Amino acid sequence: MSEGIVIIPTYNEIENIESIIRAVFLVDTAFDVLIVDDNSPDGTADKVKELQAEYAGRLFLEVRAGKSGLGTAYVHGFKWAINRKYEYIFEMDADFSHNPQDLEKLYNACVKGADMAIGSRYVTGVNVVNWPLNRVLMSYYASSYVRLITGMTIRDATAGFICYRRKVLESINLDRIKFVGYAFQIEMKYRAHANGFNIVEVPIIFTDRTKGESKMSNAIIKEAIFGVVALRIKRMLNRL
Ligand SMILES: Nc1nc2c(ncn2[C@@H]2O[C@H](COP(=O)(O)OP(=O)(O)OP(=O)(O)O)[C@@H](O)[C@H]2O)c(=O)[nH]1
Ligand SMILES: [Mg+2]
Repeated sequence: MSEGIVIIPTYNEIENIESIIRAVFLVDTAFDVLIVDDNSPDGTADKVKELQAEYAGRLFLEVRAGKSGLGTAYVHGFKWAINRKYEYIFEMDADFSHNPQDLEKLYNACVKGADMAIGSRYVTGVNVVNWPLNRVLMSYYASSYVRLITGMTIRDATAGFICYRRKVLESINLDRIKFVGYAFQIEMKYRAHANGFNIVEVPIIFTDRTKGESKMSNAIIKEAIFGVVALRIKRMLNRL
């Protein structure tokens, strides 16, 4: 068993799943992989099962009954990884927006003392490739909005490329996490910050997906806008 596990939530990622799994196993540091699939109609989980023969003991699969959002998929994966005592627990997308080779940068930041390392698009300017300008602006200003409301200084508040030390996830009551989209990413950072952990941002280049479909929606944006305010109020009332 490796010390680190990369959790990848998937919904209809048949075009990316094999290559993303192989890419993680090509990284010099050996990390295990857990796919949390929401019973994708395109057969993503079947492809994972096929690859499990090749990567026995290193590639794991959890299949949930139906599409229930990225946030609870990660919560499912976090609990799974905590139970198995992984020390370094990663969040990564299946669509190659996050370069698997950067996993080591996040890992090294944690080995050097960070409790949570965030692959960040906005520490050195704006490191985003191929995203339409409106999405870049939205994401960039979303982070400013989160800083304003929460008082956190994190530059990339909606980032979803992360390495956590296990103790950070153990300190959070995961059953209370209900957000499904970007709000989930914000909430995890806010809770880690509120619990006093050392959060470090590591510059990465984020590339828009070239294969498969985005699951981004207006509901996810709304959830984030109102969710941040709800988190701030909970914190003020000491109910976070
Ligand atoms: N298990 C599970 N995975 C999901 C769900 N929604 C999205 N995902 C996965 O979460 C990751 C991020 O989703 P994306 O659709 O790429 O969302 P995004 O990165 O915000 O949007 P784009 O930049 O447009 O791709 C991908 O690996 C998706 O397959 C879900 O409801 N359940
Ligand atoms: Mg994506």
